Amino acid sequence: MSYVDEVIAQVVEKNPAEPEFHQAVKEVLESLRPVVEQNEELYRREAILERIVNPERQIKFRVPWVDDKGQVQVNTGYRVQFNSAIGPYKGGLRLHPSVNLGIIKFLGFEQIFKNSLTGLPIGGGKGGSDFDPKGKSDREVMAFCQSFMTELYKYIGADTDVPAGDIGTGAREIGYMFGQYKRIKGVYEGVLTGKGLSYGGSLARTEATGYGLLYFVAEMLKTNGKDLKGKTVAVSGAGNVAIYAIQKAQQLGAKPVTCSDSTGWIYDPEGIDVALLKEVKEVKRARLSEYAAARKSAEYHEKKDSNDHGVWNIKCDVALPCATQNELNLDDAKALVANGCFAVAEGANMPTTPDATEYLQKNGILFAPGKASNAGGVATSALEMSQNSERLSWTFEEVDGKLKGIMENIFHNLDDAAKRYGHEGDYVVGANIAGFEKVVNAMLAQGVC
Ligand code: NDP
Ligand code: 2IT
Repeated sequence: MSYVDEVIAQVVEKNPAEPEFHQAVKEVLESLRPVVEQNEELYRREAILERIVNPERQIKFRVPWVDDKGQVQVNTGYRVQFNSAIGPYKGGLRLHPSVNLGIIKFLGFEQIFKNSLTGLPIGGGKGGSDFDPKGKSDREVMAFCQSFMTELYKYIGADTDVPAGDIGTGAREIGYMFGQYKRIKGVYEGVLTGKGLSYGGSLARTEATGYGLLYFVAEMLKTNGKDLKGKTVAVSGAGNVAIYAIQKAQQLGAKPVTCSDSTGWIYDPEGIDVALLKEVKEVKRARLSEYAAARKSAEYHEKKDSNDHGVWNIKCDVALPCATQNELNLDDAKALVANGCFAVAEGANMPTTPDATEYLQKNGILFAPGKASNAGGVATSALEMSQNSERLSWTFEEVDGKLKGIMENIFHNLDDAAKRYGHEGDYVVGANIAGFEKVVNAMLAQGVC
């Protein structure tokens, strides 16, 4: 059995009931085959693959809090500190009822390579809880966040591990967590990113993942002789990533016509009204049906079941999945190809199933994997860390300009890596190899640790 296959088998055996983690490990290790074959003796002796698939540390803890009725609720908190070869652990906190250890491990594993691709000194980590902020009062969210941080603070710090937002964790949650960290530790430091602008946040961090996705897409299209002007874009999700992806797509001359949330989706052939979408999702925290109620051109479709990914049936040139993992399956991929879509770029983490990815690539679709195309969020988090360290704030234009440069660099690095190993145009292989190379060099230099 090859070294790659041996390690994949070990991961499946030793981490039962973690299908998303298996999926992420398989995708990465499969595409590293050419690199591993060239260095097999060294990697085996140094147990590089065994080390890279085993988190340095995983923390699981109880999060008790009191709801508005006086009832004590108990959630489970997680932080997986996956790999610190190139910098302090860095990665978001997901608050969603579907969170379990396997989900956090898949996200933490992906984060190692994503963070490496940014070219900035950040290691890989991820955390979160099965707490659902939806339908909770601000006081309940604060009670949860304070309890969560009362345990998490022991393991994080500006030079050790710097969490941030992800699904369900936005500016409100980061604010409550930062306040609690400061109160317990008595230290004012950049321990979280995605902070509010009045207490150490960076301009453009809110926009960064969505904007970065579009900067990446623009560069990928340009290299392939295409552009975004006048193109129809299908987007899923209606959260942080989706909203700013839609906004930047419009600024670049494209027309995004869809978005979705966990209960339904919108088709707006005249183009999504971003101001209205922000009002519904960011201010009112309401359902997308309210968007349709306020806009004549929009159709609202109730989601039939969890497999109903209606947005991918809308005719588009470019598709941007920006909601959650495995939200674009083989049937969706077939519908996109049949409708003439020519590029798919992942704003979410692992939104495309492996068979859908394969189908898209085999049919000549330009496919951008999330660990490259959504890296703008964490890259800008690293820029927030830099600003906190030097106790200065940069202008929006400065941060946005750096973000654009970082995304263009990421594209060319993975394009080059794919070419070096004879996989021209396969950006999945390119991203995994380019992300892996830097981490492995650092691991080898640091000895057995
Ligand atoms: P948000 O919580 O802001 O938005 C998530 C959106 O996706 C919401 O519209 C939500 O619907 C929808 N959604 C979430 N889970 C499901 C589900 N199980 N089924 C259907 N719809 C769902 O999160 P973000 O926009 O921050 O994150 C979206 C994706 O992007 C995630 O995969 C995340 O890991 C990834 N990502 C985020 C980054 C960031 O900086 N925030 C950086 C890089 C990647 P509803 O409104 O009903 O909750
Ligand atoms: O998946 C991701 O890259 C994020 N949720 C952002 C992480 C960060 O530290 O900004």
